[in-house]
Amino acid sequence: MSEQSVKVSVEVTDTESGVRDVTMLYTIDDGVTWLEELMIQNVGNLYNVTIPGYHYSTSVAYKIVAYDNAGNPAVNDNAGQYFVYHVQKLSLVITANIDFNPKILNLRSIGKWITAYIELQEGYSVNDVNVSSIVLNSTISVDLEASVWIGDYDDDGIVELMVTFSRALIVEYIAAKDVEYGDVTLALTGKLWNETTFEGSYILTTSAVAGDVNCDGTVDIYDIVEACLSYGSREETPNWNANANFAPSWDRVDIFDIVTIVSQFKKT
Ligand SMILES: [Ca+2]
Ligand SMILES: [Ca+2]
Ligand SMILES: [Ca+2]
Repeated sequence: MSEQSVKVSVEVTDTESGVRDVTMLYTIDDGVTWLEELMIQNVGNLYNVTIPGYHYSTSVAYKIVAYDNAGNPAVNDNAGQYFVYHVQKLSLVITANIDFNPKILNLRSIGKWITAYIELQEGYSVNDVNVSSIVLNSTISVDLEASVWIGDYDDDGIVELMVTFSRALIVEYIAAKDVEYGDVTLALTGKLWNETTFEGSYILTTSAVAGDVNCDGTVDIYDIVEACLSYGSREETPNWNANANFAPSWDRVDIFDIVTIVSQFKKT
């Protein structure tokens, strides 16, 4: 990927006899040998040449020699320092498909984690991901204390990586944006061990209304129904729903959460 050619343009003028030709001389071995390329006149006084691509970290130095129609040479070698560039490693960015669990977030409720599911574009494997490089919105890192899993959990034939973020940090980040109710786009980026970057985003529906379990902006019978579906659950049991956890004890959904939701009935 580093072998990208480089285009150089210069403006050459000669007020007396006019420009005859412009040549670029360049070296990739510190001036031991110089290669020549005739520059092509583009528009007006602009002359172009393309230097072929060289391998990563190659140092290319060049100077430009122009002759006027009277045969007088003019050299621009940057006052003897030449013009130098180094061939850079191009960083490759690939696409990741991101899913979240839970898919909605009530900013007033309490829970420990939000799980992100990461699928990489075809041709790349989540086994190559450097998990500690993953960040949400450039600020929230993966909780490395929590487990990391790899598997095809949605059965679509593409293996995904599951990582965990602190729910409180995500709530804090979104609350700082003054969101009352609405969609927040979270950008997820990370790197493979070979430095390839992947990026993707997820739109999380949020609510800042206490008691709004389903995050639709109001507290009504549907929120009570939702909360009842997770009644008695604790963090990590299959029917646990942190979005229904509005009251102590903070590790379970119980009657105190239901009472809190009911007390907020019809609030928006
Ligand atoms: Ca999958
Ligand atoms: Ca609701
Ligand atoms: Ca509770």
